[in-house]
Order: sequence, then C-alpha cells, then structure tokens
Amino acid sequence: MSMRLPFFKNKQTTDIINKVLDSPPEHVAIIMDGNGRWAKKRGLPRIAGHKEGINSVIKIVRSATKHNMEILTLFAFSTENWRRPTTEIDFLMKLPKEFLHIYLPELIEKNVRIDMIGDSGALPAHTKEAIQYAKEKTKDNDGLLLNFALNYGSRFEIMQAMKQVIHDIECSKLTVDTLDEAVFSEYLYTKGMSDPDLLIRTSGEQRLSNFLLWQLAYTEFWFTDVFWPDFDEKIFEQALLDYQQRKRRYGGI
Ligand code: V07
Repeated sequence: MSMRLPFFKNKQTTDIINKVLDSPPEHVAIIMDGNGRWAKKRGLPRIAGHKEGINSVIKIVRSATKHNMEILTLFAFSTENWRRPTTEIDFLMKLPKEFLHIYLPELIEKNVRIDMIGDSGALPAHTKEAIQYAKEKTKDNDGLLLNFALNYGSRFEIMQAMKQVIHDIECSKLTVDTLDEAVFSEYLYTKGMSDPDLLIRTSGEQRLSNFLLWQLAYTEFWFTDVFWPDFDEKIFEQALLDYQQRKRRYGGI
C-alpha cells in the first residue's frame, strides 16, 4: 500500500495538471528575449542565437495547438530593432522565410492561421512576400491564430490609430460621441482579437519594451530568467499553470 501511494499521488497530480491545461488562456503573448545572450554564453555570434530561437518558436506553437489556445502572439522584431547592425537585421529578415519553408506544411496540417501585426510596409520585399504567401495559404484555417509582431511598436500603433480616428471623424464616418474603448480597439493592428490573458517575457528582463501597451491593460505577466532558445514546452506549461492558479485565487474572492 505504501508502495502504491506515491504513484497514486503522482497520478492525481498529473490529472490536476491536465485539467488545468484543458482550460488554457485564450491568448498568450510572448516577448522572445535572450537569443543574443544565449549565443554569447556559448561563444557564438548573436545570429546563431536567433536561428536557435526558431526551434523554440515551433515547440511553443505545437504546445499551443495541443492545448487548444486561440491566439499566440510572438514579438519577433520591434521598431527599435532597426538600430542593430545591418548584418544582424539582414539575417533576422530572412528568418520568416526560413521558418515558413520548414514549418508551413505542418502549420497547415495543424489548422493554424498565420497573421502579423506591425508596419509591414518597411519590411524587405522578400520577407513581406514570404509572410503574405503563408497568410494566404492559411487564411481559412480556424485553429490557433499564430500572430507574429514584426516591425511592431505600440506607441506607433496607437498614434496611427489616433490619426485614422481623426480622419474618420473629419469625414463623418465616426462621431466623437460614439468613440469608446471598443471602437478605438478596432483601429489597432489587433482588431478583432481578444486582449492577451498572459504575457511571458524570457531572459530576465521585466519591462514591456513598447509591446501591446493598450492590449495588456488587464493581462497577467509571467517572467523567467531562461533565454528564449532554452524555453521549451515544460517551462511554457509552468507559466500556464501559474496563470491558472492566479485566476483561481481571484475566483475565490
Ligand atoms: C525570428 C526567431 C525567434 C526568436 C526571436 C528573434 C528571432 C520566427 C519568425 C517568423 C516571422 C513571421 C512569420 C513566420 C516566422 C521570425 C523574425 C525573427 C524577424 F510569418 N522567428 N523569427 N521572424 N526569430
């Protein structure tokens, strides 16, 4: 009997974990930080870290589909990242195509829809075309929405929304009286998407870095010291469990 007890306890624990993961957050957003530091630690060039980061992306996408998540938003390139050396930027801009070349068939098979938020106008044509192709190929899928933030900056997003709102008011498509939070949200890149329930940032930094400032108003934040290339399904599930426990505490009040 005493031999069986640990097994019983373990199974019970596993059941609880599975139950919690059956009702995951609808929308998870991730700041995939620490690729450069991961590489430096190994004496490798920064770009080796970015390339390795792709493996974590697909791992987390697979986990998100497994847990029936609705939206996964990944911060892949910020408007501030243009300040990096040209060679690094050129390398980063090839990653969408490289990722899609390998994984698009699997994403299609998994019913994933690919989208992006950010100012696509400033991206190189080859990057834009690769993403456009994937968006088109997956536009009718109704599983996970895999949303890449690329050349994304939240203040820019809010500014351009504000300009468009003013434009629509001036041409009488909108009135000041009908403008509210829900209407304003429709002017953001994330129109039609629910706000993130959970934000994860890797690599020990604890700031937003101009990511989804409007959308994260009520979001739970979860930080880890783990570098993005070392982030895996286990750590992701730990974040999901912590999130569920926070929610359950609120529910008890
Ligand atoms: C990038 C790899 C992950 C770590 C973070 C920085 C480097 C996947 C994409 C991507 C983007 C759009 C798309 C398909 C894939 C990507 C950039 C950087 C710029 F439709 N990873 N990844 N894009 N990194």
